[in-house]
Amino acid sequence: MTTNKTVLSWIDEIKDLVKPDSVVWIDGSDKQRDELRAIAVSTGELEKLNEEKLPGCYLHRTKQNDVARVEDRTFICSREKENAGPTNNWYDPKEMYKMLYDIARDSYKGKTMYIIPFSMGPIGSPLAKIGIEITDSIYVVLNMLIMTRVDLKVMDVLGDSNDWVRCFHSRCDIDPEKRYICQFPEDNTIISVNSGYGGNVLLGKKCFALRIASYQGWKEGWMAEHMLILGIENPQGEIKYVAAAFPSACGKTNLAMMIPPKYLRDKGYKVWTVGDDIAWMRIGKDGRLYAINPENGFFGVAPGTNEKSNYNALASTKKNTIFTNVAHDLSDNTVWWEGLTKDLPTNAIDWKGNKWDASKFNKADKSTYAAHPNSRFTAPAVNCPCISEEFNKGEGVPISAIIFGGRRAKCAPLVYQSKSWENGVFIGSAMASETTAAAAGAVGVVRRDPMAMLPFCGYHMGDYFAHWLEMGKKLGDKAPKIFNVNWFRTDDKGNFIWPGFGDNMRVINWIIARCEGKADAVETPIGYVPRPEDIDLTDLDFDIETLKSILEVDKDIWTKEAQEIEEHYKKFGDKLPAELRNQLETLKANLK
Ligand code: GTP
Ligand code: SPV
Ligand code: MN
Repeated sequence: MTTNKTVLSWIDEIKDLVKPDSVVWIDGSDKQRDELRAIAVSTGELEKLNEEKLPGCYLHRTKQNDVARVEDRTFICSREKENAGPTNNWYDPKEMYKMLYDIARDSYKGKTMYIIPFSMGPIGSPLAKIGIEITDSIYVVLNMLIMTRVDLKVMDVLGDSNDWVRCFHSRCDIDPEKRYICQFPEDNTIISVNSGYGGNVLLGKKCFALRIASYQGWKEGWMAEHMLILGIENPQGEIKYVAAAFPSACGKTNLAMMIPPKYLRDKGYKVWTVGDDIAWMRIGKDGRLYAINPENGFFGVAPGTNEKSNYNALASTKKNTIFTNVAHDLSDNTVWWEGLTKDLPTNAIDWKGNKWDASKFNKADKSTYAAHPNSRFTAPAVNCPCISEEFNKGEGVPISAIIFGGRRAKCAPLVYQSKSWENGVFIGSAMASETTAAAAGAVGVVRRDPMAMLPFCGYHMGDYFAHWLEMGKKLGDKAPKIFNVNWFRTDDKGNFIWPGFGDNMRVINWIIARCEGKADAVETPIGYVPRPEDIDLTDLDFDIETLKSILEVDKDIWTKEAQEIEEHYKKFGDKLPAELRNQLETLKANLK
């Protein structure tokens, strides 16, 4: 397959450790994929779904203790503890290697070792990077075939180079007490043991494309971000691209594939998806910031996805898709999750594998749900009706605006614009959001999640902020404008006030108009906020007074917010860039 000595010696090392019965290279062919699907069905690892309604689609259930990322068991094993920073778990790399090797020793006995050569980004693109994942799980292989570009050609592109990421996964006993997701940034190495769930084991995704890549980006002068990439085409046929960072399960996939309101579609507005989760961005020859989506598919949240909320995501799941921890509708051998249809299935198996009792369903009690709240679909990007023509091109798309956002019941207005790049970095660094089911632990707790990267930054977050500021200096007046959005303001009863989803296009249009210098705004202590009449409410049953209420910047709430940001900043000590400290002081002064 390859004569690259660094690759061959690493494979030998892992093989000697785990002692597989056999070794199989994954070549990316349909033939091999079909054989693996058949094996997984024969062992029960996958269930084949209705071939007429969902061709090439399969259902998988993970262990009940293994349904989300595990942030408390995720480590950045940099040589110096200081380099992991205050927001990451750290462990000494030498000791961690030893512990992980002890856990994984002999763990492939009686099993096959799969070797997956993959590219993050179009193969051969100057912005792409290469990885090799070793796994004992066919589920991982089949997901990687969707989420990354798997091809033996990758080994030709790599040649003799040592610039590739070592990704080693072993299911071991799926023992939550021995579960570790470890990144070794200085060694380009990832090791994941005792899990079989998505983000913990599809190592090209969060582990490589964010934790390792963010470190590489810092060293090499580019950025790896937890961002969707979206193209908005106006009636004149011009396309503007925006990138948006929201924490997990806060609306990236939805925004990336939204369908504009009818009156805008009638005018000729269109939306093109470049990416729904991760962006790699570099400064191009013309001095602007260019982004690629390093992934090849969508690992999307299933609950809440339906024809109306996200038609394009649902359409993406109609063939060659793997569903994880959703409900199995036995009436026609398809899948179901909360929010897919109004009618509840009467003959279904829940995500735990038990017969589901629809009569016991209680919206307020997640333990009665048929699908796990973090159940997911793994769908090929090519299936997406609005996939951008630029998706498979390696040069990337020029970014006009960067948008931060999160779930804030109160506080953050629907949208506001930063006063400068530095002010935008401040807004990103101070972002907070209510936690979701995407990670194990409590849900609905407000936490600071800078740039939506808290669980994904592979180095000291103070250095990360400094890197953002540095990129801004290099970009100068060609830097994207920075905004913040909040679709999640609630009323006294806890209902979302803003309709969201496709109607978010109304906000995106204001953002683009601001980038073009064509829209008005008022200056507030936190930044530029649209006047209510600046957001187009055509055809929407939403009164201007309500809009006014969610655009409001409440000085008392923001004074408290500024105090919390001050607390949050203490963590970073000397590593907090002085510019950000100044930004906080300016905010406090503005609020007086
Ligand atoms: P990850 O894949 O975990 O990174 O999540 P994501 O950021 O891609 O989130 P996604 O788009 O899958 O949305 C997560 C949840 O938020 C789903 O239940 C959506 O229905 C809901 N959601 C998305 N957009 C909106 C919105 O504009 N308004 C409201 N109220 N809910 C939304
Ligand atoms: C997220 O949690 O942000 C995801 C899902 O996109 S996972 O791949 O599990 O990280
Ligand atoms: Mn994500």
